[in-house]
Amino acid sequence: MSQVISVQRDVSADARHKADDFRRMMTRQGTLVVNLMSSPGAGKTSLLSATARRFGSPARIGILVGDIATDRDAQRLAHLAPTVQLTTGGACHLELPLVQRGWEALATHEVDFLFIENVGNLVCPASHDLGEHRRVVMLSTTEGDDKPAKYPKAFRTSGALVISKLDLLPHVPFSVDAAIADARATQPKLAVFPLSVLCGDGIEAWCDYLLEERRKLLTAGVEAVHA
Ligand SMILES: Nc1nc2c(ncn2[C@@H]2O[C@H](COP(=O)(O)OP(=O)(O)OP(=O)(O)O)[C@@H](O)[C@H]2O)c(=O)[nH]1
Ligand SMILES: [Mg+2]
Repeated sequence: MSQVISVQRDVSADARHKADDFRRMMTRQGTLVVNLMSSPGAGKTSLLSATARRFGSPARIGILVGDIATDRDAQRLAHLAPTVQLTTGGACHLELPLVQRGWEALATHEVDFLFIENVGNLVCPASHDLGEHRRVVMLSTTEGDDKPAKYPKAFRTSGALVISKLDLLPHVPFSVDAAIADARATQPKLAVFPLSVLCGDGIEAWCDYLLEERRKLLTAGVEAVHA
């Protein structure tokens, strides 16, 4: 015989409140928090390298980089900006407590941008609020333009879509227009940034977007939350 016990409360409410608290704290200190999600190898670390280089030195950015194993991504980024590797030891996504520990471990808290590179995975990360202001989903041209329709939550909950590895378009069957159309069918407000880290195309527009989002955070006087 089975029995149903009703706990009469939203068990995810605690996690939501904690994420809101973290977001509010970062808003108060003027740090825009960006949660970058994609499949493995779409180019997240490469984009963060290009972003840090574009913003110049000393870049007012901090980076938390999530992986299941190794600190290789942190090694790639550490010479460009204060970086902490978050190693999940098996979990396929980041959660707020690990992000908070990473934030405490960063060499500085005086940053304009905190980038969180999520574990490479287009599914689980979409279900976890890390206290970010902006969620950005990245799709590379080698993955196929059908992914926005097949993995809708990552696109529906994001404010921006980066389409990466544009330089490979002559070699792969990928329609930028079809990918954007499917993504916008899921989330009409998506800002879209097609770019190539290899060639540098589109990096300026991406960085301008980040600066504008931070300006909004500083001037709006209200909580900015991800879409
Ligand atoms: N052709 C091309 N290759 C790129 C571009 N950006 C990244 N890559 C390559 O794609 C591979 C994966 O890039 P990463 O930046 O490590 O990707 P990632 O999303 O951080 O990977 P994980 O952290 O493992 O999920 C590397 O070999 C990069 O050199 C690009 O714009 N064009
Ligand atoms: Mg990476």
